[in-house]
Formats: sequence, C-alpha cells, structure tokens
Amino acid sequence: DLVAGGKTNRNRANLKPCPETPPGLIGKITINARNFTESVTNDDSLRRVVYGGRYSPDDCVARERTAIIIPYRDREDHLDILTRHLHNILQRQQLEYRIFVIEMALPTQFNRGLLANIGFLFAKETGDFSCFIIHDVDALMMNDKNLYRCGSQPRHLVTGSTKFRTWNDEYGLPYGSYMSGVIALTDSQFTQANGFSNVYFGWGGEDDDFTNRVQRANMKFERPEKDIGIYLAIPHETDSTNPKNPARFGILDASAARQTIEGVNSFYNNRQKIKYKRYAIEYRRYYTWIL
Ligand code: BGN
Repeated sequence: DLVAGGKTNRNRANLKPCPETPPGLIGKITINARNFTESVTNDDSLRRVVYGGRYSPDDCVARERTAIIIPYRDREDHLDILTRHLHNILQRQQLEYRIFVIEMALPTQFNRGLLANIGFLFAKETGDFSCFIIHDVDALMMNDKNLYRCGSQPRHLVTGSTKFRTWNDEYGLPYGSYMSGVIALTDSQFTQANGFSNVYFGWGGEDDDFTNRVQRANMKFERPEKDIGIYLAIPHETDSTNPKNPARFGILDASAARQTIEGVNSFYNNRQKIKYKRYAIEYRRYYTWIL
C-alpha cells in the first residue's frame, strides 16, 4: 500500500476524515502575472505529486476524491502553469485528486464538449472519484477557499474572471447564465444531464448547451461567494486554429431535442455508444495525458 509521496502507510484504515475546513488555507492568492510559476516552484507540493498527476493526503482521509478534467489542445505553457498551480492549492485543500488532460488527435476540429464527456468516462474507468471538475486550461483560481468539491447541485466555481473584467469589476462574468470555465459535478449530476453535447466543433456554444441540459434535468448551478470564486485568466492571443463555429446558434436552438439522444450516453440518436479511440496515454509528472 504505497500512498502518495512514496511513503508506506499501513494504518490508512485508522485514519480520520480530513477536517471539514482545511486548516492551511490562505484565502486570496497573489499570482505574479509576469512569472506565473514563481510562486509555486519552490513549494514542496510538487514533490508530493505521484506520476500521472495524483495525490492523496497521508495524514487523513480526503472528503472528496476529485477528478480534474482538462479538455486540451496546443497550450503547453498554460498547462504547465495550471497544473503546478492546482497541485499547490489542492493539497492545501486536503483533497484526493488526479489531473486528466484530454487531447483530440488532429486534424479534427476542437470539440470541448466531446472531450469533457470522454474525460469523464475515462476518469470513471480509472478511479473511484466522487467529484468531476471540467476545467479550462487558462483559468487560475485566486482564492484557495474555493474548494474543489461537489455539492448537492452542480457547481459553477467561477464568480468572476479577469477575462471578463469590466470598468468597475476586476473579476466579471459575461452574462448571468454563463456557467463555464470551471464546473464541478458528481457522477449522478453529470449523468442526469446526459453530459455535454458532442456536436459542437470549433469555438462556442457547448457550454451554454450544457447549462440548458442541467436546467432541463431539474438541477441548478450554484456558485461560491463572490470574493471566493475569482480567477485569473492567463492572457493569450485569439486562437486562430480554433475558429468560431458558425453553426452554433442553430445547434443550440435545437438542443432540447437532442438531450436524451446524444451526450455522455451515446454519440448520436442512440445508435451507438459514445466511442473513442485512445491513441496514447502518458503518465506525466504532473498529469495523465490521453490522446
Ligand atoms: C458566448 C458563447 C460561449 C462562451 C461565452 C464567453 C455561444 C453560443 C451562441 C449564443 N456562446 O457567446 O460559448 O463561453 O460567450 O466567451 O457562442
């Protein structure tokens, strides 16, 4: 019984649950925007990560076993910053967790919803997770009290991001029903919504579709307190190789009719189970990478 950190702990069965409120939290985190990794590279947390990007506290039993799922393409610098940042904070939050990075084989157009579904299915196959977090690659949480746990309803962990800053709010949202960036759902919540739609290729719409799915499944997104769910978006150029999907408006309009026939349960029309071919899997230092 080798636990995280490489130490053998034969008394795991006797461990107490971790406290409801993790004792080591700091609150608002300062991130050096000119040198993102500076604040975490000196931290012991990176040494405690087990290859494949996982961790489990060795002095208590975590209250949540969280799978972080990052739909990904072509943002290696962001991934490096985000994963270090997460290891640093999620360990302070005393979570058991693992980071999965799901990448689509080119030349297919990016499909964030499909990757989220596959990440969810893959994580379920891999471990016994109590919470699934679909995470943008460029979103850095700025308050470690934003616990990466699930709730009795699906959770939108973002109350504001620098990506949507306005003249009077450093951390904004583009519109009230925006539920994207970082979301946390249990297996049953994600399944009840039938996951994401698989048919949005290119940029935009898949997240609004998912918001509608959650609502139609009689659930409601909840957010943390305003000053807790704040995020720094790593600045980047518009991604010219992931163009806006011009069909997204029409697809979104017809979203209700597709909810039960395509999603995490099936690819389309229930004719086939969602299928994907795994080209590669690598247990990298800070995350598990699946192509
Ligand atoms: C919305 C996009 C979202 C995106 C947000 C924030 C659409 C659907 C057509 C109405 N939605 O406009 O996908 O996350 O902007 O950038 O394009």
